[in-house]
Amino acid sequence: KEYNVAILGATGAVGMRMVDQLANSTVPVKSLKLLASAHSAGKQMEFKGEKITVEETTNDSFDNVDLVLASAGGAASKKFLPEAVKRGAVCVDNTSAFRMDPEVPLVVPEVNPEQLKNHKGIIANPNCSTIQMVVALAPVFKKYGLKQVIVSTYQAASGAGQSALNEFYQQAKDYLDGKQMSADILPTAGDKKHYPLAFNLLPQIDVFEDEGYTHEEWKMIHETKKIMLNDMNATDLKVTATCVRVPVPISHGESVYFEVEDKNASADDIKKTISDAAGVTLQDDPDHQVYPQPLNAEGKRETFAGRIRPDQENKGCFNMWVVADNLLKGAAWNTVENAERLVDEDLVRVPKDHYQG
Ligand code: A2P
Ligand code: 11C
Repeated sequence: KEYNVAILGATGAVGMRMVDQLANSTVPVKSLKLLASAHSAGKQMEFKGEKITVEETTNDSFDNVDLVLASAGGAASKKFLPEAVKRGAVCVDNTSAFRMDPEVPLVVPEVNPEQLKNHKGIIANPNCSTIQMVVALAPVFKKYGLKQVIVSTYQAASGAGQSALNEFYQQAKDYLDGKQMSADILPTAGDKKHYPLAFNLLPQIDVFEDEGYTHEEWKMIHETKKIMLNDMNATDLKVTATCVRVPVPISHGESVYFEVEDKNASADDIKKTISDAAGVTLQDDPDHQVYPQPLNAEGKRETFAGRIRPDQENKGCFNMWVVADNLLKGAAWNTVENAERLVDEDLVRVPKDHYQG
């Protein structure tokens, strides 16, 4: 069986990588449509050596499509994905549009793959910073239980899209050339003021919400709870987050402090559990200065964990450092990996009681 596939947002930082990840996946592709806005229509991109012309997205773009991979922003997903489902396409959505909808499974294949069979046409990918954290924490949760997570993120510029990444490179160049840096996008296009990221740190990702938390922090808290509490039957889990944009182009870092239920678990137990788990590689050898770094994670599909050490004053509590390519495991690869699972389990079909919006 082969599938007609469409990538919505194919020209973006994530979309371009979806094309590449799909080409290097087990998904049997009969045809591929590359969709974007009118701005990129006519542009040519390559898939498995074949040139494909990018098309402007309309509702009719999804006629005869079996599988949609989407990363064109929440507004485009809200507008087009219910139309695609109506036309019989199963959609794996990388945006935040449907993540918290109870009818939409929020899936990381290494963590809660069984949720895929509950789909009604749309499957959501969590936010990049949530994905890498739950990949590292899920095996620990399964073995030792999890009571609390306190995370501080060090997030790459590319998380805000290709134009934010370009803005960051220009700022770095201008700074080194002794010119004034300009900022029009970061910390977020959705807010009034903009600040340079180059040679700086911005403790704001997305807009501010209740009680001084940003929307990125809200996502990390609530997406983690949706996955751990609903899908993995945790009885109670406390999560809090501080999200910071750092002057790194690709790969997010996270300092994760967590408390397990089993007070007898040691740091060696946690390391062994993580090194045995799928999708996560342990890089933890302080004697030889081995630990995860964004430059080494870039271009890799897996999540890297290291610096695992016990809190010396609180039994059952640990510190850990987690790094992953935000555009691959945090986005394009998680989407394509979900698509591979849908194909393997013969789930590329829209049920009768499909998602209506
Ligand atoms: P375009 O290149 O035509 O602007 P990024 O996350 O890197 O900013 O990329 C966003 C992606 O989403 C791009 O491919 C962009 O296309 C696409 N996009 C943005 N808005 C729309 C829309 N309304 N309809 C279809 N594609 C869109
Ligand atoms: C960032 N994590 O780094 C965001 C990007 O909800 O999919 C991903 C936004 C999302 O800015």
